[in-house]
Amino acid sequence: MLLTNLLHISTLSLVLSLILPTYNEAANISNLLEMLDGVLANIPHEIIVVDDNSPDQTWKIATETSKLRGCIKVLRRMHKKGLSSAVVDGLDAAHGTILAVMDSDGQHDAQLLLSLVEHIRQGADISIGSRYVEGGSVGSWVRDRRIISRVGTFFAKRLSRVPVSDPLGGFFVLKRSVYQIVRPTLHPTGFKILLEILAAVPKQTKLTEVPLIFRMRLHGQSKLSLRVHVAFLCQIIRLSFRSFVELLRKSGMILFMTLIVMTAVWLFPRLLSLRLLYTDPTMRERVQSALTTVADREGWLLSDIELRSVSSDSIEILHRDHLRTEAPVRACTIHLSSSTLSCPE
Ligand SMILES: Nc1nc2c(ncn2[C@@H]2O[C@H](COP(=O)(O)OP(=O)(O)O)[C@@H](O)[C@H]2O)c(=O)[nH]1
Ligand SMILES: [Mg+2]
Repeated sequence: MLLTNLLHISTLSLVLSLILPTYNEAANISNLLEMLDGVLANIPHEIIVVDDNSPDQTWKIATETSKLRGCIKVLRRMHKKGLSSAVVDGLDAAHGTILAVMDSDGQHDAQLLLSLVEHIRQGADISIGSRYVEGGSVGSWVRDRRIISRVGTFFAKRLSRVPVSDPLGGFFVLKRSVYQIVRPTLHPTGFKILLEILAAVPKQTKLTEVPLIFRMRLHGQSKLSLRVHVAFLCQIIRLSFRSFVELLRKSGMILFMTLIVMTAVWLFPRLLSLRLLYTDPTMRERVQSALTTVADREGWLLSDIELRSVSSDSIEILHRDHLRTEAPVRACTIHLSSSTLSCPE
């Protein structure tokens, strides 16, 4: 049934895959699926419920609903592996051209999904429900959670590769093509998969935000725990380290390229002025013999002579006394035909 449904919708260009992570949402999931039935009536879609074998059997309720509605698929994972990993497993299993993620506890307004999808249709790469743009809010959160969220958001914004107000939200829609780009670098631990995505997207990614008012939970409990906060802290440290290494790599590359260009600029005129030495073997012999003759006559060491340029009838040299005394460096010309030396004072 699901397969026929997908085959049908895959003939259309816009197919939405909505991922619903669930853990102990038995009291919420039926309402949500029913509401989504109405909201998504005009959009070809599939819904993927990813449940971590909830003790309250959320997976069972979702499976029963899926038997009535072919576009629902249930991924039941036998161990609790966390929210981000549930989202990534759902996104990996999705067939849609547009991918969406939302909470399953009713705290995200399902109607907003239409605005987010519309933004993608209008050309956005990612569109997110934001609590921190005008019109959005965190609802009735207690003061401590507000503060933690604000502090976390402050740091997370600095790790996003595109400007964003609310990188820690859980309600977002993105193009499959964007997901494919970021997928290899995703490290799905903890709760904050959106941050992981935003820290990996190309800089030119077009992101839009739609105001989201975070609703009260009507049933069940939040799974936000100390463990989740610690995972978030580790995520921030890991992503900061990654962007630091990237910066080092980039600045290292720039330094390396600058050195190469400077060396080339310094070397090129020298190679040009000595090119006869490399291209003409007879010239090499003439230069060698003239240098030896002059050095013997003047009592110079060959190692104290620096070749500056070679032409067909003369060579320009610098002579530096090997004793490194106060004697100045002299620029001289050796005439090849007569092996004579002239050094203007
Ligand atoms: N599959 C799965 N879903 C989870 C897990 N933890 C939380 N969720 C779901 O993720 C969504 C957000 O979790 P919630 O506890 O409401 O977080 P809060 O809204 O930040 O308080 C809800 O739909 C949860 O059921 C998990 O470990 N596995
Ligand atoms: Mg919630």
